[in-house]
Amino acid sequence: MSYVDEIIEAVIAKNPSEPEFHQAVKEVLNSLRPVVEANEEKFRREALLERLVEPERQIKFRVPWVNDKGQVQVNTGYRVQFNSAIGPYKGGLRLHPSVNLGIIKFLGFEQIFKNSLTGLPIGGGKGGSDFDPKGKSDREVMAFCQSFMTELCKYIGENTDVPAGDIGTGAREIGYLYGQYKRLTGLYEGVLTGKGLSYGGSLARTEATGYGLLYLTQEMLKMNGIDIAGKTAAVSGSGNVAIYAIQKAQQLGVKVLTCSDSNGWVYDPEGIDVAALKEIKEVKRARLTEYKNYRPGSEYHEGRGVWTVKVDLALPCATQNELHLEDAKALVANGVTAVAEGANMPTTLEATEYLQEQGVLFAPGKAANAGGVATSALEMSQNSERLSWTFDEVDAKLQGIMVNICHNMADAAERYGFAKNYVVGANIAGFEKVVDAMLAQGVV
Ligand code: NDP
Ligand code: 2IT
Repeated sequence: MSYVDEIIEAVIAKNPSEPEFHQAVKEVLNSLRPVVEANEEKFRREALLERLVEPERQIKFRVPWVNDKGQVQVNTGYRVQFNSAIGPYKGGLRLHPSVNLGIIKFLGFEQIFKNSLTGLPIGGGKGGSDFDPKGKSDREVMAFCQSFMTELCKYIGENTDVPAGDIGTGAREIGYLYGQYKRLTGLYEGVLTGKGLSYGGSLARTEATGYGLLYLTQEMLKMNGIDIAGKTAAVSGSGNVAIYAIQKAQQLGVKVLTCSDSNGWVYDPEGIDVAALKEIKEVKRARLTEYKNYRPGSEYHEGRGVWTVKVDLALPCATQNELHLEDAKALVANGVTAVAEGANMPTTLEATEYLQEQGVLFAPGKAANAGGVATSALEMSQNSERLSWTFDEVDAKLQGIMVNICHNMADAAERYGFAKNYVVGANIAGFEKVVDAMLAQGVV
């Protein structure tokens, strides 16, 4: 059996109840076959793949807090410090009832290669909890965040592990987490990114993931002789990534026809109204059913459906495995040109393969959504030098990073004979730097 297949089998046997982690490992390792085959003897002797799929450290802890009725609640907290070969662990904190160890491991594993692709010195990590911020009061969210940080603060620091936002963790949560870290440790340091602008945050971090997604999509289309202006797009999700993806798409002359949340989706033939979306989601923390009040010409549908709309570009920006094979077939039947992942692993393996077979340009999340973590690393730089850069400076750096990632993934794919297979290209390009650092640092 090949080394890659052995490792995939071992990961499944050792972590039987973690399907998302299996999926992420399969996608990455299958892409790495040409590199692994070319270096098989050395990699086997060094147990390189065994080390790559085993987190350096996994922390799991109890998070007790008191709700507004005086009832004690208990959640589970996680931080998986996956790989620190190229820098301190870096990655978000997800707060969603679906969170379990396997989800955090899949996200942490992806983060290793994504962070490497940014070209910045950040290792891979991820954390979170099964706490659901939805429907909770600000005081309840603060109580949870303070309890969560009371344990997490023992394991993080500006030079060791720097968490940030992800699903359910936005500016409010980062503020409460930062306050508690500072109170417990006495350190005013860049231990979290996505901070508010008044206490060390970076301009353009809020926008960075969505903006970066569009910068990469624009460049990928350009490399293939296509102008992004005048295209139509379907976006899923209506959170941080989706909102700023829609905003940048519109700035680039793309008409975005859809967005969604976990209950339903909106079709707006005039193009999504970003100001309305921001008010509904960022200010009122309400549901998308409200969108119709702002835009009477739009439609709201319960359930799934954004991928049934005829568009040139599909930008999944909600969550993992939200674009299935049948969705890919519907997109292709409607003549889709490109799919670029704003979320982490939103496209199933079968759907990805189908899209690629059909000649659809496909940008994987670890390249396409790397603008968020890249700008987090820029926030770390600003914190270290105790300066703040202007919006335009950060945005220009973000653009440069996304254009670079796009060319690096395309070049790596071509070098190994997989031209235009950006999944293979992104995985190889991300892996090369990590592997070099791991081998240089010996058996650790
Ligand atoms: P938010 O919490 O701001 O928004 C998440 C959006 O996705 C909401 O509209 C939410 O709907 C929807 N959603 C979440 N879970 C589900 C689900 N199980 N089924 C259907 N819809 C769901 O998160 P972000 O925008 O920050 O994150 C979105 C994706 O992007 C995630 O995959 C995240 O890992 C990834 N990402 C985020 C980065 C960042 O900087 N924030 C960086 C790189 C990647 P509802 O409100 O109904 O729950
Ligand atoms: O998935 C991701 O890259 C993020 N949620 C952002 C991580 C970060 O450290 O900014």
